[in-house]
Amino acid sequence: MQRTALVTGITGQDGSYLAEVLLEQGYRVVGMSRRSSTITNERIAHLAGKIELVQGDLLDQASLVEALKETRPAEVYNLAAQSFVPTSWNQPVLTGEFTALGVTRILEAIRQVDPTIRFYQASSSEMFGKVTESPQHEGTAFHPRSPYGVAKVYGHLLTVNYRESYDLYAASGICFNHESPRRGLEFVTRKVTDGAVRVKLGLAKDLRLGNLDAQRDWGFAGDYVRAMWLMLQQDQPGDYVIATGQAHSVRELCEVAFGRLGLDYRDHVTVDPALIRPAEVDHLLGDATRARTELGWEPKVGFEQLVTMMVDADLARLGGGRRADDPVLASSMYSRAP
Ligand code: NDP
Ligand code: GDR
Repeated sequence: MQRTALVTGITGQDGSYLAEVLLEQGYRVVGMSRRSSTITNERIAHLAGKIELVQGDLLDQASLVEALKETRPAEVYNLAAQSFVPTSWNQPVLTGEFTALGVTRILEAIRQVDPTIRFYQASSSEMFGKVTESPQHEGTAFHPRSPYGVAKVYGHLLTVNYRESYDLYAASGICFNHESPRRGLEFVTRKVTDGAVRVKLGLAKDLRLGNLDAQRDWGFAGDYVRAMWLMLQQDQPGDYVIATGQAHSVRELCEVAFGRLGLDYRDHVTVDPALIRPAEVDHLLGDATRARTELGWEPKVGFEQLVTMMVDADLARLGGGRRADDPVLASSMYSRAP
């Protein structure tokens, strides 16, 4: 019988890639999205007719119960969250409601409707925050540095608790940063690839960033959603770090992105003190040994390939389908390089 998967946060970056993997695996895919006055389905437009949508909001318990009753999933992937770290300082209570208590609401809905549902929680490397060891693994202590990180620790520990209290199949992926051409424009990778292309095309003069020395273990979202699916196919539920094991700085990210376009980032990037965070996570590096050995998971896309893919996609979007190696781009009409 065809299995049904319900994905919260289907309109987000990961939701769109996960839906593709689940369709490949033969699932009936139902995405949960919240009502909005504008359509936010851009990332799943190409899946129209292949997936179903159900309305629901992590703030509204009844809507979650209804979504489960209506769709009867075998697996639930909880990807919905307020996921932008800086917003969590401006809207700490709302972040807690979505990102922390939202997990309680959905786990309670599962308990009420069908406790045999397998549950995936999108946990985060931001839980490690001010790291106590490097690289970070499943047993590394948490020291979150933002209301977002704190909310994710709550969601993570609640998932563990419901597994232990009620014997639910509840698994958690402690995912390090993962990016793609579908990444939101406010996150640093996409801000840099989009910004570099805008400078190249003469659409912007410069790019303002915050801390250029922050380091992250950046992977490709398309690789990470495969790990999410694998986590729900095991005999026993568990928690898994998903990471590439390579860290790079925001500065290196700029070097590769601007370099792809024949530009020197130092000519175009300025540091804006307003973008420095109240408390920073300086360096994250993941050890995904457990995922490798137990799930057989490996990332396929490396850092340079990822950044190049994102620059090329932004160039195609903003530059009328041009590629970075297009000779027209090297002409003075497009190039702002000296
Ligand atoms: P996005 O910000 O791209 O997507 C978030 C999704 O959550 C959107 O679909 C959004 O819907 C939805 N959402 C937000 N609030 C609610 C709500 N109250 N009710 C229902 N849906 C809601 O995030 P990503 O795809 O990048 O990340 C997916 C998950 O993984 C998130 O939980 C994130 O915190 C976590 N994570 C992400 C990592 C990354 O590097 N990408 C790393 C580690 C964890 P709408 O379109 O309506 O805004
Ligand atoms: P992060 O991602 O906070 O790690 O959370 P983000 O891309 O926002 O920042 C990464 C690092 O880059 C530095 N930085 C900037 N960041 C942004 N957004 N904009 C800037 O201009 C800028 N300049 C420097 C930041 O200070 C930071 O150190 C992401 C989200 O997807 C979370 O939901 C997820 O849980 C974690 O990754 C793992």
